[in-house]
Amino acid sequence: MPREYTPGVVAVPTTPAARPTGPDPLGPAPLSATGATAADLARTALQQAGELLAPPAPVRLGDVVPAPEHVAPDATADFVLSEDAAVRVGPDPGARAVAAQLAALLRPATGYPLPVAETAETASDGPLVLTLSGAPAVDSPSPAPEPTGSLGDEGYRLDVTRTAVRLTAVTPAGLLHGVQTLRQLFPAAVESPTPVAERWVVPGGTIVDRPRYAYRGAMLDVARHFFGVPDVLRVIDHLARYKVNHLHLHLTDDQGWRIAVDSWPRLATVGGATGVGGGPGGHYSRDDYRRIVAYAAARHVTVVPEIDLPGHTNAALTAYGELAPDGITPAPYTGTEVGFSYVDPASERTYDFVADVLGEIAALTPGPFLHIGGDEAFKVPAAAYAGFVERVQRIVSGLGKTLVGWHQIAPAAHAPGRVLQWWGTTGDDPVTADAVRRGARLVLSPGNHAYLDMKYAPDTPIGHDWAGLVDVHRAYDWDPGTHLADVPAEAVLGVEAPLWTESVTSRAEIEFMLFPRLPAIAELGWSPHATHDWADFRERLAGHGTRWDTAGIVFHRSPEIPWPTASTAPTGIPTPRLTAEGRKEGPPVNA
Ligand code: TNX
Repeated sequence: MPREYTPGVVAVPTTPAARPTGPDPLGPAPLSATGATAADLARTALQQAGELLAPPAPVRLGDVVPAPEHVAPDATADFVLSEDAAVRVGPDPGARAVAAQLAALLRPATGYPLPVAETAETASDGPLVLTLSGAPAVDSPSPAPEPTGSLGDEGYRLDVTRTAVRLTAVTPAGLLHGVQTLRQLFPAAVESPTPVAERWVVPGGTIVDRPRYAYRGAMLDVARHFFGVPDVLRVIDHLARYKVNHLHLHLTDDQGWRIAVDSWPRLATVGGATGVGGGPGGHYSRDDYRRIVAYAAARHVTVVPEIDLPGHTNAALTAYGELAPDGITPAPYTGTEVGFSYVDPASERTYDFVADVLGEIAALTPGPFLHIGGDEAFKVPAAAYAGFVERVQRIVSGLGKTLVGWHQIAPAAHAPGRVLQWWGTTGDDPVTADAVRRGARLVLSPGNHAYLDMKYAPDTPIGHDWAGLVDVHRAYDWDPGTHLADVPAEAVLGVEAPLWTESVTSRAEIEFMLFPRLPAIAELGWSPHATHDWADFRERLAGHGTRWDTAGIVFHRSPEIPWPTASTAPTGIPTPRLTAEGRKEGPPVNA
């Protein structure tokens, strides 16, 4: 049962069973026989009465998205944050950064100072303690079920008692995932940007958690419509909230080239000058891109840059017509068709261009992946296409990066480590299965489940429907481990939710398409399959509506989700209609 909850209002238990079982204040007072004073007795009685009367936490320990691996609630161990609390952390700079992030998350709504204090000991008294440890959780005494292995690179352990909240992980990334869990365990008012009078209670017990897949991603298409750095940073915050650890940026397409390349400067200045519908476009300077990458890294999110090749290159050709197969510079393209453009796979100049561009992007990108697109090059004959992909694969491995490509690159020869991103809508593709047999790994983005640009319902005002309608149930209702026939579970590196932006023009529209489906894909990527349960997921997700309202995040109020009735948010979001060319009619979303 979800609890109804309004920011700033503490939920009152409705059943006796919901109350914590504290000590019995009517029982014999143990201190009386030891010579305690009347004041001592009064203090004890007051404390015991307070514990009995205190309402339970409005959030249950298991009310977390993505669902944690192990949850062991202890109704007698709720923790209440007090104004004088400090966050304690060891000397590791990465851990200190996470401690600062925790304090920064809690300060606006609580109004508490929450200083971050360095502690030499690995175990400290609290009240909020972050510990990096080589081998935590496995042998520590606790009522929680023990994990079957170590916490690994991204796992964490959270222990909540009456006196302390302790987070332990092997890495700062694990600590940050633990912080995101802890954030969800505070009352929803914790999302308020301004102080709220609230009892900042966290439900007692232990969570031991780690991801199912190493790769959990979302893609933002900044080529069809350009989104500035602040919008991208906000998306990174959304990903971190749900433990999504890769941001794939679709940086180039027919309608726009969005990243400055010093060796080919007109790509950005000419190729980036417009977008779908004919707007002014835009591009990231190298410093903009560095800022995005650094902001993501601080949230343990890896940026995966995509330069889409050999097709989807009309914008590049408007800047450098010499790369076109006929050598003719095309006009800028502001429509939404696909598959008509390509760089000439038979020209050496094309490979100079590819090597220069990928070399610069690789040098700016600390993460291991370079995405080379490869989709919908309909006009390139199969043999020329495979030859092109194989050459680009060699360029990417020469740069020391791991190549990712849309699954159309499957027929090309294998290159060590290469990753295919599946975006088909069937559960069966022999060509992709064959590439996996030859060594490829897969990121799964099935269009009919994971595409965030699909409409939720026939009346969704923006989005596509070529892969069908993707409501929250459809986004959630698949298993990455068994999704593609003849592909072993071990070949699956993870999942990704792409947002194409032919019809998405603003931050509000991005959020409207992301929420509430991004958390569904995030749960498929993070949570063990044993926790997969739609009925349970929709109940857990429902409480997040209040959080998003409080944080000012736009979301689609999907009728499938039992959103709290106490919410005061409007039930519909005014959104514009699209014309055939992808232009907007009417006011912008959330105007
Ligand atoms: C197909 S999915 C594309 C994109 C479009 C998208 C719209 C893929 C690799 N290519 O060019 O934006 O459909 O849903």
